Amino acid sequence: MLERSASARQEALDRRFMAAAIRLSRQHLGLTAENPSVGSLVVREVDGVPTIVGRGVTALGGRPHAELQALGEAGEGARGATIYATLEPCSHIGKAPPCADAIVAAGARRVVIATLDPDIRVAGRGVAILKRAGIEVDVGCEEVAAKRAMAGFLTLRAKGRPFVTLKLAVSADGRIGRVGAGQVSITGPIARRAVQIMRVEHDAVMVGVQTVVEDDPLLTVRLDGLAQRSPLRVVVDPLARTPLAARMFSERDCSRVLVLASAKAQARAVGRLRDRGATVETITSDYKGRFEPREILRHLGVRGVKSVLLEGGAETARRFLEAGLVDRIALFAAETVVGESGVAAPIAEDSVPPDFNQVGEESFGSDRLIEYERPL
Ligand code: AOF
Ligand code: ZN
Repeated sequence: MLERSASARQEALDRRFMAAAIRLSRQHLGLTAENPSVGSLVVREVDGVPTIVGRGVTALGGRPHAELQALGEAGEGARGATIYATLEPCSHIGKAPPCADAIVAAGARRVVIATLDPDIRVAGRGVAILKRAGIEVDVGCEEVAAKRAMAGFLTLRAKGRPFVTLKLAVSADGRIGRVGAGQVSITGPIARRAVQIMRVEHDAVMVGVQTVVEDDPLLTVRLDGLAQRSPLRVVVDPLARTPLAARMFSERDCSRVLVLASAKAQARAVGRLRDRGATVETITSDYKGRFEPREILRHLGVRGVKSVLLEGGAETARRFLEAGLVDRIALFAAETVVGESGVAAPIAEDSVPPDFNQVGEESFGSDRLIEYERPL
């Protein structure tokens, strides 16, 4: 009985530290290229109290890995300690020696892992190295939460395409805007700031060219201290119609703009967009110059984009939904009423496809954010 309560206490402690490691891992979402943003902690007893003596998150650009940094901070403190890692420590020789070997060399006693690494160079070999060295290994602690935080990496590995979040702001009468009216404020300022935080955590934001023509959005992050965290801005634009006067090009911090055009686009139009500072890439389209959503995502995946925030418009959203290529829906439900002239939302609270589960609900001022996800 006594023993069981000790192990229950240890499990609760593990969950708490792993939750902290997951929070740490979120700090570098959107900044680790094709690598996952992993969080790692080194924990040891100091005066009888489990204490964090080292922490690490995958560095900008993807390296060094989280565990190496956590071990570096802990130094000798890692001897006999417990290592928490949101992903299985790697076993392959990349730009640095494997994290699993570094953990063995540091003399850790126990390693707690949230989820195994699907990378074929690792896939269980990290655990095997640790166990062979006599280290106690526990896998599966807070696995669901860790997988959600790493959904981009896991989706790219498993499906060869980025994880897609569809963001929608829907008025009380089921509209997302008004034709020919430019940007219409559906949600309030607090919700709009929340959207910018979502941008920070994604590798790319994406819109159809019609949204650029009608709304002329910036799609950047303008929160104090986070202006450098604007993700890659992708415009789906088969005929290279993106206006050269779009605000996207005049932004001071001018994060990168990637225009995806088809072979139907005129070379002159493409050339002008390039002169304006955009990267223009050509992807396969049908005979009318239309793209398959799957082809767009495949192309972005090859570029190492692991997560995409799809921000509009209605037609683009509908096409991704129909193709079954939306993994998560972030639906802001506002109290605003747009009226008859509004553009109908592709989905609303009462028409979310049945394979999505509601995973959260939060309030931002008078707006509500309801989040839905399909099982990974
Ligand atoms: C870890 N800790 O923090 C991360 C890991 O190209 P490399 O050598 O950097 O290896 C990339 C792979 O390493 C990546 O596909 C994933 O399997 C793993 N990422 N592993 O031990 C980390 N970011
Ligand atoms: Zn590693």
